[in-house]
Amino acid sequence: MDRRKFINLGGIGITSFTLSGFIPKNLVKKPIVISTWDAGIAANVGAWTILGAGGKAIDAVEKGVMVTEDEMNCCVGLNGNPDRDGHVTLDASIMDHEFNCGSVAFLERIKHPISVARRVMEKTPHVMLVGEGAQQFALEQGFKLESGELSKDAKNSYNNWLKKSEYKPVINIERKNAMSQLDANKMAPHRLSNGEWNHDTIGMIALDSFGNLSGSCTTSGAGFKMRGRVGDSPVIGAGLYVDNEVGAVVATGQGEDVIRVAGASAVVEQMRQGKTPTEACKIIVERINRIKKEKAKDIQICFIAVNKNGDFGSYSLHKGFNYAVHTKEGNKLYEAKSLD
Ligand code: SD4
Repeated sequence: MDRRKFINLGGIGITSFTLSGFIPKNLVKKPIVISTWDAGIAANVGAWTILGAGGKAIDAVEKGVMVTEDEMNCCVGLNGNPDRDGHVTLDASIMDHEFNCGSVAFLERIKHPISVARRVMEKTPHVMLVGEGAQQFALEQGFKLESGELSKDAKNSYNNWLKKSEYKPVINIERKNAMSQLDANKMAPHRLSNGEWNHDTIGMIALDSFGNLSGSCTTSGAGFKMRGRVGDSPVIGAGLYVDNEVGAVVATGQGEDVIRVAGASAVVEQMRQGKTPTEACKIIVERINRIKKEKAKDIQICFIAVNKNGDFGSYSLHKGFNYAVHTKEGNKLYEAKSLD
């Protein structure tokens, strides 16, 4: 911004500037919430009940993904695909604008892992609780122990999977089907016609009207994973990262490869160096592509990012990743740019 423009803006009462990009605070595009996949449309509506009323990003990102965890027809929470032993195990994380964060992993029979993650953040001196300990903590906090029965659809998928019991976990198959299913089902395409899940994770990042960022991520993880497997979603810095001076990032896709590069944190660092959200996501997707070499064709990696100014962007390894953005102008689905 040149000096004359600065003075003009000063003349109309704009005096405070953010550190990154020198955007006048009242020109920052906020509030805004962004979430992964088409399921993000409904989740954003949940988040917007808080953001649109001037509420906090941390409350919005919890409430938003709870919508998806609740959905019978979705794969993120207890209705998701089980591990190889037939148990649904859940991972979730949440982070606010002051580096407070909490996560749970390998959590069973609790409906809202995102809320347990938030309790870990707020009620314990720790960042992460796993397995039995996480479940015990949830029960102490008043969460209800659910039955542990697989949903009818998940049982069918599991029985199909058992026929071959292939070692390779199914991360997601949105590359082939997401958009056609989306068109066909008008926004509720979580389970594909062959009975498989379309995807199993929702990540959400938000900037509230106070100018504060937060993020959340919740998942049933890779379908038919080894028992005890934990992905990137509950790993702060990998699946989710928020630095209130810079931006917020969440990942979806092959968790192991997101962890390898500390994905979300790496994207935030690129934004800190001045990259736009899309450029920053692209650089880390390219890094993973280089690391994986020819194996990159077998996995999907996707990042969404928002910076302090409310600019957002995304990038994925392969085509087919979409994400939902809710601003004052409405709630829209975008196709991410990709390497292919
Ligand atoms: C995981 N990142 O557990 C998750 C899976 C995912 O869409 O995002 N699927 O590795």
